[in-house]
Amino acid sequence: MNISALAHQFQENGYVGLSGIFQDVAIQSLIKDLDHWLENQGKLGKDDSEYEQRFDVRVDVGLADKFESVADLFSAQSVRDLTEKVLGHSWNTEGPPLIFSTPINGKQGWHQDTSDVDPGIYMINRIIYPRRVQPEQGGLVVVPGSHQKGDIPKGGNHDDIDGQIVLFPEAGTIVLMHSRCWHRVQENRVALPRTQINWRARPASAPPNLGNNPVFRTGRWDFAASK
Ligand SMILES: O=C(O)CCC(=O)C(=O)O
Repeated sequence: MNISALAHQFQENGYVGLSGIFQDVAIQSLIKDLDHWLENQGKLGKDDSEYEQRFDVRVDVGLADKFESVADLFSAQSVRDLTEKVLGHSWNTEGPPLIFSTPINGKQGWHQDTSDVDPGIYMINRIIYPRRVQPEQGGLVVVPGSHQKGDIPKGGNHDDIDGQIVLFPEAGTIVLMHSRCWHRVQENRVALPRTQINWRARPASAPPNLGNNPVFRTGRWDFAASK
């Protein structure tokens, strides 16, 4: 694995995927933790229908900070090396590791996770997909290079954008994605929840809580103020 080449892909495209680095037993342990969470539905916060309706988003979010499986996976040397190569020597995790579980009919409209246009003020999503994302569960749609193209253009929450590509990560893939990369999640059309773990990170020079202010094609949101 060539960490420099992967980091270069990230800088060019705004995302990069890496497969085959985790032991199967570690991924099975994550699946067990996630299945337990799904049975007990420990989702965070209450549904916010204004947010969901305006941006055509429906996803259940939970805390994964007590999962030993998650701490193990993110402490893998290759994950740490790639994170450092992308963010620079001095970086911090951003918030706790989170579970994102997209139920049947769930989805996420086009957005950028942070709103600042300063190239130094961003974070990265570090997303581990424990199971292969099946086409009927909805792909992750990204526009390569869009993290350098400013704010996402206004338009429909799920309308196509020129240059978009759809990713269906394999089981055990980790995707690093720049918070300014334009992306959306297609609708999950089947009963099997589409579940992933995201432990964000940021350069130490960027302030925390940047994720409170995402930018959608249909407007902006402030999670701190719920508006
Ligand atoms: O679920 C995915 O594939 C990625 C979702 C994402 O990046 C996000 O929640 O902003």
